Amino acid sequence: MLYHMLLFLVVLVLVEHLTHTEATRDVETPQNLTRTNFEHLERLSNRSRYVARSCKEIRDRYNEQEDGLYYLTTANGMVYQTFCDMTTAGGGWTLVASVHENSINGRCTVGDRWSSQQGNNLNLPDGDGNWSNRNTFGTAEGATSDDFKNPGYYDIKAEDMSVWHVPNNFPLDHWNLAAILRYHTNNRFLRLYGGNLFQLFKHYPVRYNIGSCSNRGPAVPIVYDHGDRETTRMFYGLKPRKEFEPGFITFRAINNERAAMAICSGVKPIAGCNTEHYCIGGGGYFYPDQCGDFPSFDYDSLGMGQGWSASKEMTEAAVLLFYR
Ligand SMILES: *[C@@H]1O[C@H](CO)[C@@H](O)[C@H](O)[C@H]1NC(C)=O
Ligand SMILES: *[C@@H]1O[C@H](CO)[C@@H](O)[C@H](O)[C@H]1NC(C)=O
Ligand SMILES: *[C@@H]1O[C@H](CO)[C@@H](O)[C@H](O)[C@H]1NC(C)=O
Ligand SMILES: [Ca+2]
Ligand SMILES: [Ca+2]
Repeated sequence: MLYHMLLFLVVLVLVEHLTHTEATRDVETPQNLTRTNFEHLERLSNRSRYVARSCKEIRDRYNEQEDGLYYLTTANGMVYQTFCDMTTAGGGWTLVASVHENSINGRCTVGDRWSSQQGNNLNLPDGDGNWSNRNTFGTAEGATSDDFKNPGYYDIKAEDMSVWHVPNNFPLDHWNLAAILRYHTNNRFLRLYGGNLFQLFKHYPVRYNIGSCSNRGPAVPIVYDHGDRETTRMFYGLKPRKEFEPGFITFRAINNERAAMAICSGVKPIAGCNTEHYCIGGGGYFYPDQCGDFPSFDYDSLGMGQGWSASKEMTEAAVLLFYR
């Protein structure tokens, strides 16, 4: 009994101490916080006056050079908010989408919006795919915690792309620093394909049984902003490393089993066609056990970077897609 009373007292004293220090910390700052926050918020809120269709236009017309959220307007007048990277290689990059794997063991289950949420289904070869429609989902601030797609994906006419791999659930103001890999293209390849991924995937449909492995879409050279060819190679499994060449972004890869994937991030398939272990997104039908937003990144040793499986870093990072 005495022991229990003593214990209770100790806990009481500890709790007192904790709440006291918490309290003093809270009391010292709020005025200052409130004041600086208000000015800051007013400045951010003032951005809603900008009229622009892309982050590049905001940079060019309003000389904004700060990364963050801005308002954009589509050709039809739809207003939406997204993240602008105003610093990388001159800035003006619009975040249009993110591909996030919420359940690597879930094979085309809930959350697999960039492949199929309707199960692995031979009767849905493209699953009415989100790679080539005007459906939108998610939020910019949530882009590392779930899939994101905004109207810029189909509305913006761009020339180049940038890609960030950001660890899941990281908050927006730390994306740039936290990213394990960042790169961009600089040869204006999107001009050849209608100016965005919506148009590019019209040329190269992401659907089951569209052709053999050799019928893949373009492989575009990249410039690294964080990481390099060697770190890119190491993010994927030992065996895929022999089948791709790092330093590229590739569109609409096809594997041995005739499933189409949307993007091979950082690499170009050159042999073997086992692209389900290192390319993301896809249609509605894969060989059993491959279907998913990160199709078969977990094949033989989840997150170990051994065998065919991608590293933990890669498997647990969202892929953010930007246009400029
Ligand atoms: C508010 O914080 C800034 C630095 O963060 C400091 O320079 C300033 O003196 C503070 N103002 C008040 C009223 O505490
Ligand atoms: C926001 O815009 C208003 C009206 O143009 C202006 O008076 C105000 O100074 C702006 N606020 C900030 C923090 O820039
Ligand atoms: C496309 O996204 C929508 C919205 O999240 C989702 O309901 C639908 O299932 C997705 N399409 C596929 C094929 O997963
Ligand atoms: Ca999944
Ligand atoms: Ca997903």
